[in-house]
Amino acid sequence: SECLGGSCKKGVEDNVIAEKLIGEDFENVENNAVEPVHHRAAPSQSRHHVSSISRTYQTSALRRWKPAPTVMPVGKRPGEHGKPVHIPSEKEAEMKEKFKLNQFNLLASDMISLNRSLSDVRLEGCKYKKYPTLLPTTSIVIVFHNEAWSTLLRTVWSVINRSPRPLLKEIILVDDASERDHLGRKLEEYVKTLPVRVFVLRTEKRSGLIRARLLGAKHVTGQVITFLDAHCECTEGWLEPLLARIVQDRKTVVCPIIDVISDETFEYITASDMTWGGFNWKLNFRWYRVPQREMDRRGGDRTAPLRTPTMAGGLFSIDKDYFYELGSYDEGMDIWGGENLEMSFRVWMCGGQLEIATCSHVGHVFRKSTPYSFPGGTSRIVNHNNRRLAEVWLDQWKEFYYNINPGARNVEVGDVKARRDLREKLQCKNFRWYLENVYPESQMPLEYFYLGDIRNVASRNCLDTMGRKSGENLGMTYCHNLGGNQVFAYTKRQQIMSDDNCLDASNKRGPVKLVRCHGMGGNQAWVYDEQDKTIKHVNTGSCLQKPDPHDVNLPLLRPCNFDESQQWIMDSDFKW
Ligand code: LR7
Ligand code: MN
Repeated sequence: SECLGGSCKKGVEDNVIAEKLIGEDFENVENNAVEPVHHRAAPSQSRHHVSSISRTYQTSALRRWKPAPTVMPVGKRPGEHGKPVHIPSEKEAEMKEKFKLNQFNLLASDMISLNRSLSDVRLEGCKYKKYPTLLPTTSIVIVFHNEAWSTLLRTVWSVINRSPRPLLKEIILVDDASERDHLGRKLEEYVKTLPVRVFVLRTEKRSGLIRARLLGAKHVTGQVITFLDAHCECTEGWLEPLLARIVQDRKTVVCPIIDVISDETFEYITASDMTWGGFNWKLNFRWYRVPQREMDRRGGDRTAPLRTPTMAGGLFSIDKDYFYELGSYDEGMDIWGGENLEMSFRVWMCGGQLEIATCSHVGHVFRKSTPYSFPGGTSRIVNHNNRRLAEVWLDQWKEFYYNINPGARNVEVGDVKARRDLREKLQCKNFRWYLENVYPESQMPLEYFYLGDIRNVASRNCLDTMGRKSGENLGMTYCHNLGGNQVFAYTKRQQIMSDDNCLDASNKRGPVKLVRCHGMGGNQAWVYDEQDKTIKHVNTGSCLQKPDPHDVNLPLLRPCNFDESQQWIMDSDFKW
């Protein structure tokens, strides 16, 4: 299936930033090209890279830590410094064949060193930051199903190479019933040779990433659990900012900035620090632009930790005891999906906080589709997981999810009593509190008058998005009473919205378009008059009107005439 959950970085448009931050440090790295990436190995080489934390290690019991020079000399191997790998044309067939195995360019990945160098992508201000002298230890938990050798081991090596050794308790690999030979004995033998304690656990049968992570977490001996996907690369200084936040407040769950490793070239592309996590009515995780309000709270300091409404889910650190206090994960969730929003809501609503440490960068291979099977069907599983989170955490706002995704109502949800009891036991705040205090910019509106279809009195047809995207025209067709593309919310902020799009008109004679909601009124402000049954566009004073016969799917914007063609019914109990 395509870009599951809409989480793919590339699948995001508009208010999501594609800007790249590589630059400042690039020259510097080129000059030092033959040096290991480990500036800490030789703190004297450049004042630039001597952080207070590395000095702390020199003066404490941690001084025995001496990172090995693990980075291959540059110039010999492809992909060094995170550069893209180009496949010669004679190997294109092989490349295409191998792509299918993991839905990324495996041939390219296999050409790159497991220790490849990356440039230091951090904001300049991050490099001089002082972190607490004593940081907790962490265990890294990496779950995988049929992961490729080179991506898995490059993840492991990047952790080993770029984590201060005294902070790294162990790396726990959880094999979720993979069917690839290289993940059997060969993996077990290989990890024994590594300079850090690394061990492999195996689920008895395919469990899905949620239960696989729970298995891994059980074996953690460090104070902090750090989860990573199996196709990541950690960059210089990635770990300290995560652990430092947990020292300051153990109820903080911290994510790095998730950079993009290209699925086609394995180029390392720095992501924006101006992006945070949100979600849409379908309960897909989405990236959105950080609002000014959060920039102001941080005093405009882009290196300060960013409070985020939700997290992508794969890469984060959490205090181990807090992980369990907070109810770890919902064991009723299968394979993939939902657990990231579930944990995000739970953290915020139950007294914790969720942050992105903008000084911590970890790359992740974003794929356009999933390479592995979803036993029982992708949508059945994702809807099952999403229902579980909606039923426990969303209160009345779960109706947005069910209305836009009516099929979900028929998917089995299982028993959620234990999770509801958890919410009770932890005395968590409600979803209204979350929307008011954590995520006022949410696509699920805090205050709304109406949620349902919008019917024209004259034609008896309904407004319909026709599944169109932002920037395209609003449509109209016969009312099917099923929700989906015919569900709209009329909000207190005078928006008429469908998922994260709003009805928008910039001309007094239309057309009426679907445009990403901006929450600022303007072209997106409409007033429904319950008496006249008109939907009036505030800026132009025009009224929404049923389509002309020659173009039956295109609703119009015309001078108000109080005719039936301009009368609309917003009443979810109403049926013709
Ligand atoms: O049955 C499975 N068993 C597994 O062990 C299915 C998957 N897995 C493993 C898999 O091998 C991988 O290591 O679980 C990990 C995540 O699966 P991916 O990489 O196929 O999924 P993804 O990167 O699209 O997943 C994102 O959303 C998931 C929702 O359940 C998880 O939270 C992932 O951890 C999450 N990944 C990230 O947050 C990285 C950034 C992506 C974004 C946005
Ligand atoms: Mn992933």
